[in-house]
Amino acid sequence: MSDFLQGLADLFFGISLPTKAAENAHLVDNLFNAVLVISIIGFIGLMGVMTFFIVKYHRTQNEKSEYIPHNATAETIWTVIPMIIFVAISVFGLFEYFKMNEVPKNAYKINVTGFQWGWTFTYSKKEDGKIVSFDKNELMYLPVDTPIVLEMTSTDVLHSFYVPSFRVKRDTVPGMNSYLTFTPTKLGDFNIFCTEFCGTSHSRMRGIVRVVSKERFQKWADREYKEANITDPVELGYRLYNKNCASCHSAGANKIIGPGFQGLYGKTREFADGQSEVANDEYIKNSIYYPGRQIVKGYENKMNPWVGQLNDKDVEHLIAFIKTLK
Ligand code: HEC
Ligand SMILES: [Cu+2]
Repeated sequence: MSDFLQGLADLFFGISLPTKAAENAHLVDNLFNAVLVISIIGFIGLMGVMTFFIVKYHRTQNEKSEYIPHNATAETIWTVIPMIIFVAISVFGLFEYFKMNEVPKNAYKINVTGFQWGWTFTYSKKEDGKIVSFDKNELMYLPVDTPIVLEMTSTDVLHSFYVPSFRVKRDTVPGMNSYLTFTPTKLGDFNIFCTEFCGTSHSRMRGIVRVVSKERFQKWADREYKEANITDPVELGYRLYNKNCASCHSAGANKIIGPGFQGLYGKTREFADGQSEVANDEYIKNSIYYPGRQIVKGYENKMNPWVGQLNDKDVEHLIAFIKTLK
């Protein structure tokens, strides 16, 4: 029925609601369509009666109108009927509202944080009594056919989390948690909008909900948890190296712009000024923080100081990685 009405609405008014992709989305559409149909009937009825009166009581046919101070029957009818309609709409709406806000017991929880201007989604779980988590910006993965509850807040001003295809929308408020629940039923990407004017880049505060199969979601989440919670210093060092240093330092012995790292640890280094030093933790740390102080013989002073950009933990990880390059 509602699809039929939707079809009619599309046909006559070009009103196209976005794809429905959540369990309770039809409740909102039903209400929307009911209000639309009532409005159309009301509009046609009103205009019809008006046109009829214009013709029937035209001045040419009846110069002087009858004096009617009021008509209790007509007034009662036009008060009671609209009242019943409006109360019915609000009661209908209220029950749907309650229904859409029931959070299922087994709902999968994700924390949402709105900020100027974007969204952060935090996934967390308990593992060996500890809470492990990871953050994602803009892209929210969800398992299909699984009840979801979002625990939402904001770091700065009011925002409003809105997924048109799920027919859900709720404000995110600084210093307070608000909740939103739904069950995605369709695979695919759906838009997230902020619907609270929140500053100059409000219109660009968007995101994507990506609904995937339960298996794919599990794989994705496992990988993200692992990725975000690596504790092995060598692995962390390797990542830092790959990101920041590999363009100038090879992991082998060959020269790129800087010397290769292979065999560096424990070797005696000779500098352009004729001095020398054994490459221990302290030396490597200083080479990273203040590369200009000692220039390795045969090289130019081309490395930028990393002091302030990498911290002592990062440097420890880098050293742990360099030590493995024997
Ligand atoms: C723009 C290229 C460049 C980048 C990027 C760079 N370096 Fe260097 N690095 C050099 C050059 C050139 C030297 C040799 C001159 C000197 O000692 O300053 C050097 C020297 C070093 C030395 C001393 C090496 C030796 O053989 O005694 C260490 C240790 C080092 N870099 C670590 C790092 C680390 C760790 C990173 C990444 C966080 C990094 N570098 C990023 C160019 C680079
Ligand atoms: Cu916003």
